[in-house]
Amino acid sequence: DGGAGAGTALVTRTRPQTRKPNMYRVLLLNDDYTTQEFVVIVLRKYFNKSVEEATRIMLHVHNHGVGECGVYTYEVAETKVTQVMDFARKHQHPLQCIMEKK
Ligand code: TYC
Repeated sequence: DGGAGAGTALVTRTRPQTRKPNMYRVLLLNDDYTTQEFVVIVLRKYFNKSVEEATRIMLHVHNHGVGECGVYTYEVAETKVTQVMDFARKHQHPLQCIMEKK
């Protein structure tokens, strides 16, 4: 009995043993100065994309202004954003990488 007070039986509610973590999209933003070649390098180096997939994502960002590189847990997403921003700055590209909750 799981009712509102009449019964005396015990109800044990179980919780799934694993809980789904909040997930975050990592996005690249378009700009007029970062080279297409550099964006493909970033997608291969930090998001493990093939040349073909990296090129597809880069062109999507180029044509639409923003595009998804991957979906990760908070700490992984934050690390990717920092790595990409540091790498872009080091090579003097204005490329912007951000994360957003899914
Ligand atoms: N728009 C850039 C160019 O024409 C290429 C580019 C693509 C830049 C994706 C940033 O996230 C980006 N050189």
